[in-house]
Amino acid sequence: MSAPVIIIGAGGHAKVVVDALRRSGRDILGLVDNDPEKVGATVLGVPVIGGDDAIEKHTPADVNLAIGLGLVRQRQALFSAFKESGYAFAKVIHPAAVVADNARIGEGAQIMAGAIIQPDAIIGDNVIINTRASVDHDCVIGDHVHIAPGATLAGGVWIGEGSMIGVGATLLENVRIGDNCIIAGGATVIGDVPANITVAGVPAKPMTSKEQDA
Ligand code: JB3
Repeated sequence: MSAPVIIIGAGGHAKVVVDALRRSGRDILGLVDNDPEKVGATVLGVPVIGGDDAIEKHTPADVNLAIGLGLVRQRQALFSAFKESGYAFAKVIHPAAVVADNARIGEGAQIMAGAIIQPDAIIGDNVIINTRASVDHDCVIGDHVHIAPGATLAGGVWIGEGSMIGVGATLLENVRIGDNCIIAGGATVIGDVPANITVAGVPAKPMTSKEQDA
């Protein structure tokens, strides 16, 4: 029997995590949220049991965790902190996702409804492949990456740790995206993107700092 799950965060992404866990037969012990006003409320019928300190009332052997937050930097920090304290993170795979038998799915990765992961893809720890995104054969997705709804990755795409691929973005075959990049929603990426860069448009080009502040 798998341990019950505590979900960190009780906002929009947490709802999707609750639904996917439930449909895949996992027990959910509760959610935790930093906002004291949310404590005592419910998300799809699951109670918010406290702030992050409520997790430590349960030993790492008794519970698994799932991150119910979308922001990459927050997810990265929470994953590292709770791993250091010995907690394990549940894989969240919605039963309506299609995942090839030999795809490798990391700890705490979340594969949402309608997502498709093709053969020989490697999905790192704490990654979100969000609603209806597709990750084709031989893609390598680094830890903590978020691939937003409807994004399309052709074969052999490589994405470095901590990058964010926006809603509906398209990445052509074999492109390499460095660590901590942002690919804006709707962008079409036709060549490699170095680390720590934001690109947007069709074809995608680096945004100036003025454009990023706008
Ligand atoms: O685009 C889609 C399909 N989903 C988006 C998702 C990926 O990211 C969604 O539309 C939102 O843009 C975003 O969802 P998220 O991260 O759930 O954001 P929000 O709805 O604002 O809820 C965040 C909740 O987490 C709030 O209730 C915060 O108080 C709480 N929170 C923030 N930091 C935290 C922490 N809770 C805990 N326990 N610990 C934290 O460090």
